[in-house]
Amino acid sequence: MESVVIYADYLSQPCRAVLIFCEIAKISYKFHEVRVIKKQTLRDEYAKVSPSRTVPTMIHGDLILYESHAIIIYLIEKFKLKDNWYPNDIIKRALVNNYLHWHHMNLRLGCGWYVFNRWAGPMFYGGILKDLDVICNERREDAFQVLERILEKHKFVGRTDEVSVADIVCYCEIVQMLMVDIDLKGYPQLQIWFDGIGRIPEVQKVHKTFFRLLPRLKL
Ligand SMILES: N[C@@H](CCC(=O)N[C@@H](CS)C(=O)NCC(=O)O)C(=O)O
Repeated sequence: MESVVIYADYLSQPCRAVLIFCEIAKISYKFHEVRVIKKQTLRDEYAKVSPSRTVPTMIHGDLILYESHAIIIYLIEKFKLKDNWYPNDIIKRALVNNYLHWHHMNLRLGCGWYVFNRWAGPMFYGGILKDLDVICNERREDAFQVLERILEKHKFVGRTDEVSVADIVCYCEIVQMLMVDIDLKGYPQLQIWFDGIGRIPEVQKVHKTFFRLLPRLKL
């Protein structure tokens, strides 16, 4: 069988989530680094690989996927990972899917877009977009409140009894707030959950580069 090929950047949240599942699946995969901050995603040659010109993008045989959640679910199903990651039970799966759809326009907008605007805004937009900054701040606070309410009743953000893909993608977004010194004060359950997910060995392995570079990434 062909190797899985991943185009990714260790400083990108959805990329780290995909790489964590490559580690959990224990597959040998080919890693191609594509640096967002160096505008390597915008290169014409990259458009031949990734229709959306974004990272992560995965190629496996003839299959090309350019959305992290789709890639992760493919890896879980293709390599038959343990049921907890993306449960077969229809209700549990619905709960995990609910989180995965919510994630993009809520937690990701509040964290990922906030950091991107501040970090790469000057280069990509000619400056930090003030309106976007305000929207992201509001969206992140709302998202943290949603997660806190969930975690007051459930152990995991997908409202499952066991850790799932929802926890991994959620962690990868929140961890980048360390770049802007926004902590989880006021969200005690979220803090406990965050520390627990951060102890998963595959999560630690994939975040090594991020934590090594963190002192230089502070905004
Ligand atoms: N919804 C996509 C988002 C992917 C995404 O936004 N990737 C960013 C890096 S974190 C990117 O490639 N940005 C480069 C660009 O838009 O030019 C996913 O979950 O995979």
